[in-house]
Amino acid sequence: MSQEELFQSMKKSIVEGNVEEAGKLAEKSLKEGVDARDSITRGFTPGIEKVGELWEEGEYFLPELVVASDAMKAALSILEPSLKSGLGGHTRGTVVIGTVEGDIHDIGKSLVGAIMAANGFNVIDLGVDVPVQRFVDRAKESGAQAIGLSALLTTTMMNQKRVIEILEKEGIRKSIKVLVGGAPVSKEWAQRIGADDAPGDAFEAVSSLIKLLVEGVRA
Ligand code: B1M
Repeated sequence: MSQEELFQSMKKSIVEGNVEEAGKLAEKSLKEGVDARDSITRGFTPGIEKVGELWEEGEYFLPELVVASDAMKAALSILEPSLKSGLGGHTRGTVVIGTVEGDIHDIGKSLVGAIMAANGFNVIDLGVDVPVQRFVDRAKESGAQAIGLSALLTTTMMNQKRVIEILEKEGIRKSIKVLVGGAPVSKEWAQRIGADDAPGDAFEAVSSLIKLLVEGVRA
């Protein structure tokens, strides 16, 4: 099987919600030395994107979305350990991450958290449907330098703004960088609500954090 065929099979396994096949393909890719990033970005992610399209077209319903998510998670859990950058325990900073209140989508957020951790950041993952105040409280308690807010619904994006408002109200906005992300989130939205950046994917989120925290440059 060529690499392109492997990526196509990965996509198919997600579209079909085939948990076992997705896991097997993830393992196969590692055995064959395929870069885990490529498997994620060129194989599995196009699969879940296709699922989103089929849902929009009314071809898929919630059960299909759920099994596709399970297949995606199965593949990611196998690939994540091999994304490690090997910084030998050195930490580049602490980031509190989560999906905002009202929103239970966790695949993108977990991927972002895993890739940040793999790149040397200490990641505190608060999970999904996280109350806005909780982000701020955890960041203060842990001395985090950044907060990462994921939102997949247009209705929950507003909660990204609310977290920033609390940081401002508590007078700590300048000392904590804020990244916002999720399918409906754009750079324009980030600018409008005063976030530091809106990286398009998990890998861009890492380069953005490095710029903001390690190099001290506003993205
Ligand atoms: Co829902 N859902 N969903 N869903 N779901 C979307 C988001 C939707 C776009 C589908 C559609 O209509 N095409 C739509 C939102 C429409 C809108 O608001 N405009 C939608 C809807 C409507 C809903 C429900 C309301 C459906 C219902 O119940 N009627 C409901 C809401 C529940 C809730 O949250 N309160 C719902 C439920 C679900 C499931 C539970 C079934 C399931 C989630 C399972 C889970 O996460 N455990 C689900 C799924 C799977 C999707 C789609 C198909 C896929 C989302 C996903 O995992 N993508 C999605 C369609 C789509 O997005 N095209 C859809 C893969 C993931 C890797 O991408 O999360 O975008 P993503 O993350 C990317 C980037 O965005 C970025 O990096 C990642 C890539 O590396 N990123 C960040 C994400 N967070 C970041 C944070 C950062 C930086 C980058 O810094 C902090």
